[in-house]
Amino acid sequence: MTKPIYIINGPNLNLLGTREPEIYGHETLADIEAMCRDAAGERGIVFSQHNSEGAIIDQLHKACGYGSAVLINPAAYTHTSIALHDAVKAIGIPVIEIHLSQPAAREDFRAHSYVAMGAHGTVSGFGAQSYLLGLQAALNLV
Ligand code: CA2
Repeated sequence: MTKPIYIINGPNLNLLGTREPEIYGHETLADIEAMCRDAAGERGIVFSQHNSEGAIIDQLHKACGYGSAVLINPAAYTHTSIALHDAVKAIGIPVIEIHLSQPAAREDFRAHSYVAMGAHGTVSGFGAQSYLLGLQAALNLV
């Protein structure tokens, strides 16, 4: 049985397309989901968004049993969460970190990622295209 790719989105990403389009683009999260669903084809995706850290970790644990790889945009938890770092390292399937913007080119507090240390790779700075590039990488890995 082919397992789907889990695409996990962190806090505030439900607001995409409504504010700060100059940073995050005009696409809504629903637009991004539709683009990814299309691109994943028969492999399929499980797409979710969570505003709390624990809910993201629960979803990573589910991906461990039911998914073949994970794309994760951890949003602000990227820069703060050792718990996410531990979960990403623990699950034993490839994890690709995604960002719409290029955090390294923004405020200093965005320069460090706790998630990158456990991830297979990172795609950032390409807006909604970051998800498609990351998905292509994940499909090539699995
Ligand atoms: O560039 C990214 O994808 C980020 O993960 C987005 C996070 C930010 O904390 C990271 O440093 C980089 C912020 C997500 C907040 O999303 C919003 C969307 C619309 C309006 C306001 C916030």
